[in-house]
Amino acid sequence: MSSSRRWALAGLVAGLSGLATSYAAALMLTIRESPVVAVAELVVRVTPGFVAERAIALLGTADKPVLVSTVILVTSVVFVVIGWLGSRSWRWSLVAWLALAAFGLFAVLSQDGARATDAIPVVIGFLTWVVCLDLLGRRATSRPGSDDDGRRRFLALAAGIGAGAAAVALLGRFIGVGRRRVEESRRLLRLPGVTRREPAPRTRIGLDGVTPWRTRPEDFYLIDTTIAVPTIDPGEWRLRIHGLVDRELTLTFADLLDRELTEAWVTLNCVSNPVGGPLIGNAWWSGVRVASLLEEVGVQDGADAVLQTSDDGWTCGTPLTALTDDRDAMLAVAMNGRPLPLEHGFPVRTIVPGLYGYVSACKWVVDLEVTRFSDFKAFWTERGWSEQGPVKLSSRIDVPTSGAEVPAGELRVGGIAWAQHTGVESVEVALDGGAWQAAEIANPGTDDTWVQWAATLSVTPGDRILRVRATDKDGGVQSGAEVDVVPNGSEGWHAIDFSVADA
Ligand SMILES: Nc1nc2c(c(=O)[nH]1)N[C@H]1C(S)=C(S)[C@@H](COP(=O)(O)O)O[C@H]1N2
Ligand SMILES: [Mo]
Repeated sequence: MSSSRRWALAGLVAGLSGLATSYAAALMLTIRESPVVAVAELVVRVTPGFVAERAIALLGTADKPVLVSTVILVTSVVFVVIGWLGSRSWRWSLVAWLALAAFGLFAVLSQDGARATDAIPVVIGFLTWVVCLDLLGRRATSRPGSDDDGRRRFLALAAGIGAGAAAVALLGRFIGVGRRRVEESRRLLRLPGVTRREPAPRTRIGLDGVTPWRTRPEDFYLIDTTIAVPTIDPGEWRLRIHGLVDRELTLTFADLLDRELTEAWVTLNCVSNPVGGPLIGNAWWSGVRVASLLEEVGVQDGADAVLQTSDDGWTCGTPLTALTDDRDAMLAVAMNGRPLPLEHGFPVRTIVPGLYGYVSACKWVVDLEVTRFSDFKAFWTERGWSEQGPVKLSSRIDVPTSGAEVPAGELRVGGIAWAQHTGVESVEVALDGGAWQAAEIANPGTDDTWVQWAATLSVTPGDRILRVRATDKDGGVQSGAEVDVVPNGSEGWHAIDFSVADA
């Protein structure tokens, strides 16, 4: 087998392996379609209408499978060519792989409603190409004398890589099918008593550019350690409550829904959010109070914590007091009046007003153990984060944006401030390190959410810095001393640089 033939085969094996891993990644990570399908759809989009109609008339409902197969066939030819190119110039072949990946990326990102994360499968596919080509390429160049042996080893490696890639694709398919099945149960799920609530007009400060008080579902931040989102059918979900309790309890999803429902607006935020950062969101949550469940099982003396465990093995430790006092700590089944999105913990996750997510907001929760902080270390505590994670008083400027250029004169500025479960009393802004001046704040009607604020300033031409600080209802004033997110949340004033143009 000649060296250039081996390179061509290496190109084909590497190329198809990349398609397989990107397909698996697409199925596992997102519900959007894989790069191959995205390319197929791009072809459809750029095909003139009459050609597409002809094709559909000719092929009927088989048009999509035929198109996808054609795309795979054509790319396979391209893989062979680029592989062969590798025997001449490794550098030019790399450029060709890059160009192909860029094309895939374009196809994926030009889809309607594409997200930045849709690029991940393409990147994984590209990395697979490079790694496989490197492995195969080393053995593709035949040395005189040892050719028979070399050929056997090359073919074995190519077959091994091909089989491995096929296995990855099958695994992705397996997980993807599970996901589709659970998405289906989610769509069909009815949650009696769960309501949808629109934000009251008083929650709005009325300044364009300020973060919407209710976070749009697609804008709600996502933080977790899972590779593939757990897919739990509500019919199979169980929650075990045990540990220092009088009567251990195991609940089914129906058992949970049989209990009294609580609903509340709660703002959730991440301890890793830097000053001015985006890892915060507000939603209308519906669920069952943890306090009532803990009362049912009877908490024993000496307990001070609940160790929560997710279906994916992630754990967090929540202070017992936050789960038993009068706040709306709940096992949530709905977000904004709909069953939880899979990524946000379907079918059940915990929400505790006033605590950072890493110590409270367990997604895909399946186990609550009443225990003592001295007896365990939760996932993030083991990695250097604090055992306790109460939310810190904080505020953010949304308007103007950093680097904005505004006209001189009256300027409306605004943003959000939060101190969940304590409440925000007031917000102040300061221009260029000058005196603090009071901002107006909207009225969310609860202390468990953020508040919108706005102020009117008079600005003169030049470069300006705007700072914000909040005061909570306990009289605590936000400190300007900068503190890193590790180990229990950032501190400091958010500042925005902007410039004022001559009138
Ligand atoms: N199972 C599980 N639950 C989890 C996490 C996780 O990694 N795994 N991360 C926590 C963290 S750090 C935060 S900030 C919130 C984020 O919730 P969201 O992704 O719904 O916004 O979930 C919490 N619950
Ligand atoms: Mo977090």
